[in-house]
Amino acid sequence: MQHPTPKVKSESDFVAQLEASNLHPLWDRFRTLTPVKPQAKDPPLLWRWKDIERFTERAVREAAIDDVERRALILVNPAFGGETVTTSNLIAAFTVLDPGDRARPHRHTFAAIRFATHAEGAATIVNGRRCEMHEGDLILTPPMCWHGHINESDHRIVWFDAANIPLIRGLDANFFEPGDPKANQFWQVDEGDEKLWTEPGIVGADIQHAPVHSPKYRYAGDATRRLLAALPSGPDGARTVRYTNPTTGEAVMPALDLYMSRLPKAQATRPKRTTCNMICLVVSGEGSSTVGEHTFEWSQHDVFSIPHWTWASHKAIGSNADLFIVTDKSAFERLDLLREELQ
Ligand code: GTQ
Ligand code: FE2
Repeated sequence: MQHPTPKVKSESDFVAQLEASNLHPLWDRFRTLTPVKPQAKDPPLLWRWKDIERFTERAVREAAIDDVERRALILVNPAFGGETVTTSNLIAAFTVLDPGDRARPHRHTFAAIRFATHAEGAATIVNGRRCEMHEGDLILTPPMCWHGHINESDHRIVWFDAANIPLIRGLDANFFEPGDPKANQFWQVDEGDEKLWTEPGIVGADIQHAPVHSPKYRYAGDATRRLLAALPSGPDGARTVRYTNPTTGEAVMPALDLYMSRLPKAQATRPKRTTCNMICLVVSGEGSSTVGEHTFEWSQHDVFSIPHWTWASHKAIGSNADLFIVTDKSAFERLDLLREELQ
């Protein structure tokens, strides 16, 4: 499928005169303006946990937490020409906090999440609710929710985080408000209203909430693992959980949409491609993925990207494997731009 060859060839001096008058002729550039299908800038990429882990020690020594907003190592694909982007619209990072470290409160219009990989003893405070971080827990920090992080354990903490910063930058819709680093009352909270949203299938009939994003901020790893074990396989061969807003059953946030897939061992999933972008964190197990023309072998806490409209198939080796998947799918759904194909 290609654009037809244009029948009109304009005189180049005419084009130059148009350009000098702040006008462009559509007819000599519509192939670039309206490509026949999406073309991701980035090839898929794998970041190995062992290659990231070796920088955590130096990050802690060189970036004192009181001097930096966040101590995060962001995963970058060089195909974006030096831009801080993991794949279109999304970034992923690992955040490092030493015992006693506090990442000061702030809020912003981009959406972000944390997923606890080595975070036992850390807590994220979101809008006055203390969210503990146990293995496999997901914590949302939805747009314009105040959030800060604290390590109250006796060991170094590292967690995976992701955000839609490149999308919001592309729209030039970033607002960022720093909080007061000395406001002690920010940290002195308990779970607060988080307990209104912990019981599956029931919600307070008279509880008011803004439905734009999930009113539940903490999704326990235990619950996700229980549901994964009970689910039947989907059409691609994996069992997949979608994290949802308990009041709507839809994505947790309008422009960040999260999943966990359990891959059966030794059985590749059917290749799938979608117009949305994905970042996969290997939560457990080992396996390999073929994404476009690349095949990666991965193990626990490695991260890889699936750029939009790129075929992807995954296979666990030895035993099951769990992938936590960050996507911009809900943004594509809202714009009616989601297309998906399964081979
Ligand atoms: O922890 O609040 O990786 O605001 C990027 C932006 C983490 C955070 C990131 C953020 C955060
Ligand atoms: Fe933040």
